[in-house]
Amino acid sequence: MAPLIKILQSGDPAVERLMHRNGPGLAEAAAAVAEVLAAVRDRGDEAVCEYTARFGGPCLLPHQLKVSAGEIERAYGLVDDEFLQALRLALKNITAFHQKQLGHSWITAGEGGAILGQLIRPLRRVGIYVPGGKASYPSSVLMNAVPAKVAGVKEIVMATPPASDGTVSPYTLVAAAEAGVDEIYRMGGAQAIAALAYGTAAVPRVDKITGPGSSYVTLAKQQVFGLVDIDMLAGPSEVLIIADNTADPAFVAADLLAQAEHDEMASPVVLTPCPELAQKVQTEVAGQAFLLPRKEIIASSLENYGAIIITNNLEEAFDLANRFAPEHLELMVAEPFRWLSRVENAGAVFLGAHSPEPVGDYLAGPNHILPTGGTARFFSPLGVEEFMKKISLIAYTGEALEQVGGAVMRLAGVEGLFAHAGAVQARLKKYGREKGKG
Ligand code: HSO
Ligand code: ZN
Repeated sequence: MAPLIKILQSGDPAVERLMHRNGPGLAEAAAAVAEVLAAVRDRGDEAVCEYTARFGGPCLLPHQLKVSAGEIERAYGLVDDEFLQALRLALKNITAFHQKQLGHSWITAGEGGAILGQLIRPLRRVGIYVPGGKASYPSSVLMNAVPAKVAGVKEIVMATPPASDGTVSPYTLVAAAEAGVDEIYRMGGAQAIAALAYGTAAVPRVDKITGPGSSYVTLAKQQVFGLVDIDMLAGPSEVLIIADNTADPAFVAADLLAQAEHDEMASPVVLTPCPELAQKVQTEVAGQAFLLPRKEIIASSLENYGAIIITNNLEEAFDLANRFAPEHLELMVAEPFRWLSRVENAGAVFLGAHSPEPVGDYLAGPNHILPTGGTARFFSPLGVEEFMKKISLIAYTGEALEQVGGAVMRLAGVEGLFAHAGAVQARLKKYGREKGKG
């Protein structure tokens, strides 16, 4: 199949179809996922191992789920120095960026000597999910683990599916060790999410599960939400590029292909008011794709979810982009910063010709775990705040309570909760007596 990206006009009904790209297949798999979750909840590690083998993975025994310290040590011997240096550069940049996100506890004085405040505390134990199997994503290890580490999470547990021989990529293991992951379990899919959420004999349960995965993983996260927290419901990766006549068609095409090679469902889209650019990008895409090893995947992605959309002007392009709410938004226009005020919905924005999306995937510093499928309307990138929670503080004085006691009792009365009113009244009586004496 020759990799081809279609050109559409902005009014075309096919553009609307691209807008509604969320979660194909999710509903059908929900029942299968529920079954896996119940099995792991009831039968623990035995079910984790059983489902791992059933879905094409290795036959593991429960005590083999956890990756040993010796294995991690051996992994260091299997990776090259150039990788390690690149990884450490990424770790440094990602840590520095996320340190800027750290929030602080605060305390403030209210009326009548009352004290109000908010404590911020890290979650105690979190589970990070990193896709694996045939592929290896050390970058996703860093993007999950660094914000947790910066937040002060004490125990970071990683789950990643093993290859069919039971091994985990040494690149993934080294990334985990460098990022300070405390425990690694070779398990993937819904059974991994179940083990993290319910806990088993081999895998103690966590407070929150983060990270992208297959649609089974995503559904499983959705189903365990409430028992544990989750970050977001992530789907296939997307890029939306807004380009004008100053954009280099070779760059635009290269960035579309970088997205398309992720998987058949990835969504690579360009919005441009410039028909000549559209033609040139189309030609470039075909030429560049031809040389790429993943050109089959690319061809499917382009055909299913790819398009170059010609808009009436740049304003219309930004309106469409906000409706699309892309995971990645690239602005390859003259003076991109001038257009930033128009951006309402996007996971991450890449400005100008020299900010290709892959620099953000690996080491610019911001997180690459981003909302997809239009959920950038309400989800944010994974960050430090996701690994922390807030605790409110209230310390009233007798004087402060006296000032508002009547209001509290009136509101309690309306709700028919007279013991609530009584709790206030008991203090006010005593405070009044003591004040009278003094
Ligand atoms: N673009 C992906 C992240 C990634 N790319 C990992 C390469 N490795 C989702 O933001
Ligand atoms: Zn990527």
